[in-house]
Amino acid sequence: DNKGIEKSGVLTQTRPKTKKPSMYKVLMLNDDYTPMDFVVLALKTYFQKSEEEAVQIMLNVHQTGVGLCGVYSFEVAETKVMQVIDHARRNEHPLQCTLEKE
Ligand code: NFA
Repeated sequence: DNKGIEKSGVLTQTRPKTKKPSMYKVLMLNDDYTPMDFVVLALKTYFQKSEEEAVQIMLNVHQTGVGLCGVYSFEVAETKVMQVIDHARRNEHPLQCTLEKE
């Protein structure tokens, strides 16, 4: 075709303008104080992980300093980060989560 240029000279769309939403990783950060069982329960509660998956993720965070909890749309990822940090704070734990664009 002629790259969407009509004989009038007007530029037209050749593809639908819809874009896939950007996806965001939710990362959990290690600290020296949050109990391991609290982290496992948080991963099961907020990220729908099985006991086995939650233990693996928790140990990965504990051993490497950071670990992947899941990948979500911006709004879902932001909400999960807020929920986890709020839950930790309410229980006086310093557990932190963050977002990273994929
Ligand atoms: N490092 C913490 C401990 O030894 C456990 C932990 C794991 C904390 C993952 C935060 C994230 N109690």
